[in-house]
Amino acid sequence: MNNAYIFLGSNIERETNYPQAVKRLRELGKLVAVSPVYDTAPIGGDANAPRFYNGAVWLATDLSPHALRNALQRIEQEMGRIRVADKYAARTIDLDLALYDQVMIHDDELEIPDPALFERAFMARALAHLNPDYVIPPDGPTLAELTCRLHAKSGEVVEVPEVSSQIQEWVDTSLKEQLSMMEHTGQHAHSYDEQEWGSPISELDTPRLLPEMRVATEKQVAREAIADAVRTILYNVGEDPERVGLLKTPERVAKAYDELLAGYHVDPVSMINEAFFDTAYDDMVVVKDIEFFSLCEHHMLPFFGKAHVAYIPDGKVLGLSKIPRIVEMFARRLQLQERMTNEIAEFIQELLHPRGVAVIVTGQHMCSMMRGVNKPDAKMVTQVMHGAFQDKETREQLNDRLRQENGT
Ligand code: PH2
Ligand code: MG
Ligand code: MG
Repeated sequence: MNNAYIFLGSNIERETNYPQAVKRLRELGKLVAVSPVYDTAPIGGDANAPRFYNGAVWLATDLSPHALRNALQRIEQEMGRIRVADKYAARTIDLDLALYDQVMIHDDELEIPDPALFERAFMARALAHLNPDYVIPPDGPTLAELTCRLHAKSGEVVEVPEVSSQIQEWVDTSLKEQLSMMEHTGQHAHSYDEQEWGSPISELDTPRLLPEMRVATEKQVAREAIADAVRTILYNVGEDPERVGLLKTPERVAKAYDELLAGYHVDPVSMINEAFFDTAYDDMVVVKDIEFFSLCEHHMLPFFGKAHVAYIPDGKVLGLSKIPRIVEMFARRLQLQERMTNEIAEFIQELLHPRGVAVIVTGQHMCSMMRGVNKPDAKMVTQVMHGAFQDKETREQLNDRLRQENGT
C-alpha cells in the first residue's frame, strides 16, 4: 500500500459534488483520513466565480501515481467535469494528486508534489490536517511548517463544520465496513481495473528528482509569506495597503529582508573556503572598525556600529577578508549585541584555536534611540576576551592598538 494525498475542489453544486467525490475515492483504496471542508474564495481567473469547497483525503492505495491520476480523471469525467482550455473554469469536481509517499514526479501528466501546494494556504492546511509531520520531498518543510508560512489572510478560508462532520461520519462508518469486510474475505475492500486505470505500483518508473526546483520554490514561498505579513501590518497600523505608494511595499520589504537577514543562509564552511594559512607570525592580529548593520531580536529594529576583532595566532592565520565576512554572517540575523559579540569570538576560536581572541563591539540601537527610553546618543559596548586576552598586559596592548590606530 502507498500513501496518496488527494486535494479536492468543487465550485459547481459543491454541496452534493464534494461529498460524493470523497465517497467515490473509496473505489481507489482505503480512506485513511479526511480533512475538514473549507469554503474558499476562487484563486486566479474570474474573481466573481463561485466560491469553492476544498479539502483533502489521505488514501492508502495499490495504484501507481500515474494509474491513480488516470483513475481520478475518470471520476472527474463521470461526475460531469468538462475540461476546457481555461484552467480556472468552474468545475463540478477537481481531484488533484498532491503528494504520494516521498515521490517526486515532473512530467507531462503529473507534478508531484503539486506546485499549487506552495501557493495556497488552504491546500497546505487541508493536507497538514491529514498528516502535519509529513516531510515534503526531498527534505521539507513539513506540511505543518508550510501551513504556518502560508498563513492565510482572514476570510480567505472558512471551515464548513456541517459538511465536514457529515463527511467525517460517513468515513468513520465506511472505515469500519472496510475493515470488517477485510476480516471476512481476507481481501481488500476495493478492487481496481488494471486495464482501465493502468499499471499498479510495481511497474512504476523511478521518479525524476528535482531538488533545485524545490530550493527556488521555497525561497519564493518565504518571500510571499513575508509580503503577506507586511500587508497585514500595513492594514493594522491604519494604512491602506492598496494605495498606490504602498502597493509594492510588501514585496520590497520581503526582498530587503533577504539581504538584511542573509546571515541565516551563509554556509560557514564555504564562506571560509579554507582560507587559513600556516605562519610563524605569533603576535597580535587586529582588524578594527568593521562596520556592521544588524537587527535586534526584540524589536527587529536596526542596531549598527563597529566591531574590532583581535587574535593571537598559534600557527594559523585567517585570510584578511574573512574576518569582516564572519562579522557579517552573524550581524545579518536577528541579534542581541552581546550574543553577536560572543558568536564572532567563538567562531574564530573554533576555526583557528588561537592563543587568544578578543571581540569588542560598539553599537547604537534604534530601539532605544527612536522609542522606549529615547536616548539617541547612548552607545552599547560589549566585549569578549578569550585565552591570552584574559591577561591584563595583553588587554592593555590591544587597547593601545585600537587607540593608536584610531589616531586618538
Ligand atoms: N483551483 C483552481 C483555481 N482556483 N480556487 C480555489 N479557491 N480552490 C481551488 O481548488 C481552485 C481555485 C485550479 O485547480
Ligand atoms: Mg486538477
Ligand atoms: Mg486544482
